[in-house]
Amino acid sequence: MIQITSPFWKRYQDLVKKEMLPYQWKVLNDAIQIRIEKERDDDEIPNEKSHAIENFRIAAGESSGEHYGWVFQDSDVYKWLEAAAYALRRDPDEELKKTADSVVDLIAKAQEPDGYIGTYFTIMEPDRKFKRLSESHELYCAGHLMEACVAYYEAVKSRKALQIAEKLAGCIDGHFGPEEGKIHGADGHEEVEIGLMRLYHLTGEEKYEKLAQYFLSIRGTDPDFLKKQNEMDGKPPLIKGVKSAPPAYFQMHLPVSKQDTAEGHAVRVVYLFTALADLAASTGDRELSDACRRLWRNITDKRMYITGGIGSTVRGEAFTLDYDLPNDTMYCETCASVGLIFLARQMLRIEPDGEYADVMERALYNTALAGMALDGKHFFYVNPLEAVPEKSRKDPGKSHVKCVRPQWLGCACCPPNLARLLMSLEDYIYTVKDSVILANLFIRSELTLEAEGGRIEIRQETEYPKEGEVRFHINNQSEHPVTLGIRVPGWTEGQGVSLSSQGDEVLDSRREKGYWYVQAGKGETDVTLKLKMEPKRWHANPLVSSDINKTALSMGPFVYCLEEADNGKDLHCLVLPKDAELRYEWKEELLCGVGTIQADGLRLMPSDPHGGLYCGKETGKPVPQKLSFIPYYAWANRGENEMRVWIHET
Ligand code: FUB
Ligand code: ZN
Repeated sequence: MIQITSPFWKRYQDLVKKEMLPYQWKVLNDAIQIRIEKERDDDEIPNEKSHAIENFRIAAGESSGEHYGWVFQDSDVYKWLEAAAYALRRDPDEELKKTADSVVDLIAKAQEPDGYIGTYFTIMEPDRKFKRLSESHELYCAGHLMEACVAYYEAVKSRKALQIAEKLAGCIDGHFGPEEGKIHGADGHEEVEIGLMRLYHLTGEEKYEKLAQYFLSIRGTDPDFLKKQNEMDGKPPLIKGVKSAPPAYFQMHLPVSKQDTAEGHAVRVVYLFTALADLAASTGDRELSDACRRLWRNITDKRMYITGGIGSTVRGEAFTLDYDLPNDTMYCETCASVGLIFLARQMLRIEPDGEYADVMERALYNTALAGMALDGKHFFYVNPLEAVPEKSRKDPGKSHVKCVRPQWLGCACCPPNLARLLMSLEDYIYTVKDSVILANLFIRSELTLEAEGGRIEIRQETEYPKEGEVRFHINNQSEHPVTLGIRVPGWTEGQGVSLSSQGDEVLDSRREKGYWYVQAGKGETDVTLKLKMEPKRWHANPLVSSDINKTALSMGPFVYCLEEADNGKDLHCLVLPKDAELRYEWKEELLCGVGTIQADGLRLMPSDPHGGLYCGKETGKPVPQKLSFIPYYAWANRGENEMRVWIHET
């Protein structure tokens, strides 16, 4: 059990509990007047209403009408339920439990006798179940339902929720597998593999692990599986935009263990490898863990933004190629960074390497947090590193780059995904394996572990991310010593870092792969980590054409950006001289309290007073300008305005 007491994260968790969950519940019930925006200009996007709960009512026979929304609309409800489950795990709440129970009842009623659930198919096309897996998202939704049911069972011991999930898994097992007569293929969107693994961890039933393993091993063995299925189906597509996507879009171009580069739809890639890493960690299979490592290397060395965003193009919401990281047309979907965090967590179960937690922290404090406004009721789907409102309005190639978070989105996958992540943040702070406890994230919290031989408590005291000192108070009441591995963040390279245990410096030799190890025998042990927090400049590999001669700033885990509200328009004209001092200043009243970075910079003014495009002289006349940077996650909370992360450096 772990309880977060960090003021920074408590604010977020309270926001999810008090604002996001009730707000999202109203949206799912169409009980609130809001503007639902399309995530990009695309006629196919349904954006009149959510209708998600109503779809279930119709499928359950409580109401009549047609299904509305994406074919995967059900997953919005499942993710909401999962987030509610974590909220209930944290604090009992009769009202919320009543609502969540009613959702479980409704889902149970919509579940068909053979265990099948999918409101679109139940209502609209019952004869088409599992016949169009490229677009149907049936197993994607199933995976989300399994995750929600497991979380809900764990939170309130709901047998009903668990039965729904088990019945559904049974139904899927009846349709998919190597046996003759079953479908020999996988869903176009991974997720069921994650859900099945969670069901396996909860119940210990090997059949669920086996089914997850089946989906992971069949994927990509026949790259044309989906195409052939579509031809057999012969009916109009369920999602036009996906119909002619190539196998790589679905990670079906190669068997999964042979995929060395991240290809296709970014969320799908990280969900796929989250499940694979889970399976690798659970079985100890070397081949699988090597595949996960290779994929991880490709993403984090060559295809990830400094903000922890992934997905370089809107076309297919996808990865493109190594070092292709455009800042103003990218996708960087919130869900993709949430998925990257899931993946990092599973990689840590494979092996202790601080790099995984570094990426987890990068994605969490930057892209994931940017996914929602400070009010908890507005959300980004796409997280640009450079945005100019006028360009987003007038350039059709940038319709997905929004400068203000919408109240809701036609495809609402991101808001509830963020809700479930933030509400379960407790699960990411530590990784426990036998007698080793890895402290991955620095979050003021209290952990109680019932270990073999007795209880272990760890109290983390820290003002992080505001300050860099972290004190661990370990109370080991067990008979055995425990080893605490404390992460030394990658961003401290070149900055001061020290660790002491019971007042004595811990030797450098106890550092390995990003963790600093201390032993805690029976009784109490106090360990203090000191990280020097100061503003830092970053430079990208010159192969990243978009970032050449530019710098990005950070302070602790936060990546910074310039915003028009503080610096005026035309942010691309601003320059940070190489020798400019970076001054950190905490502003309590700004954006719910943020640390700003101030610097003496320059603004390039046009040399031609008539505004002509080209001239033979210097490109612009530099005039002094004070620059003020804010943490990236907090941008777009002061109305529509320009923003940029990478800034010119001279
Ligand atoms: O396809 C289901 C979800 O919708 C994906 O994960 C997101 O990228 C969005 O396309
Ligand atoms: Zn999303």
